[in-house]
Amino acid sequence: MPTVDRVLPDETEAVINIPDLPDIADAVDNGDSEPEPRISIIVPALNEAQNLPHVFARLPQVDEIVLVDGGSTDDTVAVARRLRPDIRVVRQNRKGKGNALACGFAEATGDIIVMIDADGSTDPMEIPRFVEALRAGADFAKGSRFRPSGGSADITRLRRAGNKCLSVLVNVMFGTRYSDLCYGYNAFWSHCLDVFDLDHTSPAPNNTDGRLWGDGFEIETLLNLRAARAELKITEVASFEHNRIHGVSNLNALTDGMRVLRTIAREWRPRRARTAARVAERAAR
Ligand SMILES: Nc1nc2c(ncn2[C@@H]2O[C@H](COP(=O)(O)OP(=O)(O)OP(=O)(O)O)[C@@H](O)[C@H]2O)c(=O)[nH]1
Ligand SMILES: [Mg+2]
Repeated sequence: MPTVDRVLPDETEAVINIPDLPDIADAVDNGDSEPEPRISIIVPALNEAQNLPHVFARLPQVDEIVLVDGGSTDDTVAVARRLRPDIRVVRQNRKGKGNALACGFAEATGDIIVMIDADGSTDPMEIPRFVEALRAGADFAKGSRFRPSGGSADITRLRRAGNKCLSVLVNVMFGTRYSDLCYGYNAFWSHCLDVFDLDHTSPAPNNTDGRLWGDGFEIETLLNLRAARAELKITEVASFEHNRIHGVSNLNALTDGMRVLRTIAREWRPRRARTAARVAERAAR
């Protein structure tokens, strides 16, 4: 097992001192009168010790960082604590990125919650854009690689095609105008947690892969669909996705794509039931 010192690159000290990182309050122009919202960053991480120094070096000043560890076998937690002594480390109770986010959201104390990846794909320097969208009136600021000035160095042709098809499907079924359904960079006001209604307490089922529904990479779709169903004000924010810096992806385009598809089907049912109830109510009048 490598020690913390060995896995940290040379820029570590600069990261710990954080001398001149942009302050979100400076980066976001919102007038003088509004109180500053407290910002929590949620970082799901599974064996990302080598990537965390790069990610944290680009974090603007925020009020709280919550790292959700998925049982990493490298020095992820030690590196995170070394880089940011103020970090809150949470251990997820089941498996999967979705469960990690649910556990992190439950611990967050900020008014605004931002979810970023720990592998260097999502650039923390973009956080002020998301905060700006929220402070301009959105409930949910949804990252998109396919808005003008967005992009990706990471997405494969298969994933791009799958994401496109799934986005079109959702737009037709849910009346949304999403340009990027399956992207993990989003931010929202904490009141949205009621709408998302994620389960962060149930124990892991022992007859499957240890995941409940929503615990995997389908989490982003789930959030997008529940936000749409609740008619939250949603703004897409252009974002550039970088290559993972070190390590390998945990995502499987086919099996995780199927989970996304099943998520769409499952989330469609309550919508149908609600519409039917409304029709019945009208008929009874
Ligand atoms: N805590 C926790 N974090 C996870 C888990 N699975 C993935 N993550 C983290 O979630 C983020 C995104 O996971 P990735 O494996 O990079 O998936 P991806 O970004 O869709 O795939 P690539 O684009 O190929 O990197 C990373 O920060 C991972 O460390 C998990 O089961 N638990
Ligand atoms: Mg990634």
